[in-house]
Amino acid sequence: MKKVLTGLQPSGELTLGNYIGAIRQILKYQEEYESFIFVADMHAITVPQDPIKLRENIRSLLAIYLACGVDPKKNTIFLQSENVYHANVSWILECLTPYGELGRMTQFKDKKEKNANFGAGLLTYPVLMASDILLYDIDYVPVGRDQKQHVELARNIAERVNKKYGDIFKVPEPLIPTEGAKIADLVDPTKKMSKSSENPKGVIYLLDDERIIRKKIMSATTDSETRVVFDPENKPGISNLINIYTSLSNLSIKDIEEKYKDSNYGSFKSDVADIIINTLIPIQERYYKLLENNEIDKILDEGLKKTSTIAKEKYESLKEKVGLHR
Ligand code: ATP
Ligand code: LTN
Repeated sequence: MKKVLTGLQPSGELTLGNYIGAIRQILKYQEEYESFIFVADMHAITVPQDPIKLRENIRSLLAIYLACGVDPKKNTIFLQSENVYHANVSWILECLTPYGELGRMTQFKDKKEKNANFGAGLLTYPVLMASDILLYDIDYVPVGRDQKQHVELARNIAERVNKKYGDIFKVPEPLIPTEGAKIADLVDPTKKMSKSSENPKGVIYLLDDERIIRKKIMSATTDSETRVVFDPENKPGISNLINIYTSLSNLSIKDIEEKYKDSNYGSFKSDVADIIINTLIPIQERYYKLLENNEIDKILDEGLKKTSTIAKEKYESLKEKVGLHR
């Protein structure tokens, strides 16, 4: 079975956009591939973090993914910082990666502008990401467009090391999801719904309560017409709500247009709110339960046991080839 690996950054509250665009993809992968999912907590500290908040974010992220349907029986789930081989391998790979190659990474160039006095980890972070992937002989790495360059780097590193020291690493491929609508901001539907958005009114967070969800949807920006018609260019607000509706139901865009052809925006919006609420409330119930019991710890313990065995073997063979032994 082909292997897939997903790294999740524990940064902030997830949105309906993340659920529709990313989490649901993972739910598909768990049916098709041997799947590894880990929290990239060591990546998170490349920018300043409050330790208490970081710890909370790690738990919360795991609880959300599990609550959304990530099945611990079908996925190997672990915490990056607990598996020491990621950093060990990363060090060796850093020494084999040209400095200039890292300086050219688009995300590094962006982030260094935003973080005065940034640490060296911000530059070397893609090598740690390469280690995350190469340790497990991964076939596919599902990533958004912003991370594609980092997967290409992991490929380059793997090819270079294989050429120099013999076949050690599998060369991974990025898996860019083709389908899946981009969900837009509710206040400014020409923008993407984003967890770092400045205006929370435009964003449905997965942990928003029923009243807030309804309020945000009922006041979502639309247009001066009354027709529920999918036309992203001229009617971005209504088209976005149709996109959310079709993503969370089994109705197609055509079905939705037909269903609401005689309705006004108010009743359409109210149904969109219902659908979101019916999707998110059961997720929230599972989420709060997971935070209360020790299931997450058991899952992480098991994930650590499995991944450290695999990773140790890869690390030992790399070390040996490089000459790091007695
Ligand atoms: P940030 O505000 O920190 O950039 P974000 O909420 O925009 O975060 P990302 O971390 O960039 O989200 O993306 C995480 C995953 O969620 C990616 O796979 C991305 O494609 C998906 N995603 C994010 N926002 C949306 C959205 N509005 N619609 C569909 N998919 C989305
Ligand atoms: N850099 C990624 C998170 C990440 C990752 C990985 C993703 C770290 N290691 C390995 C895939 C494979 C991000 O910021 N989303």
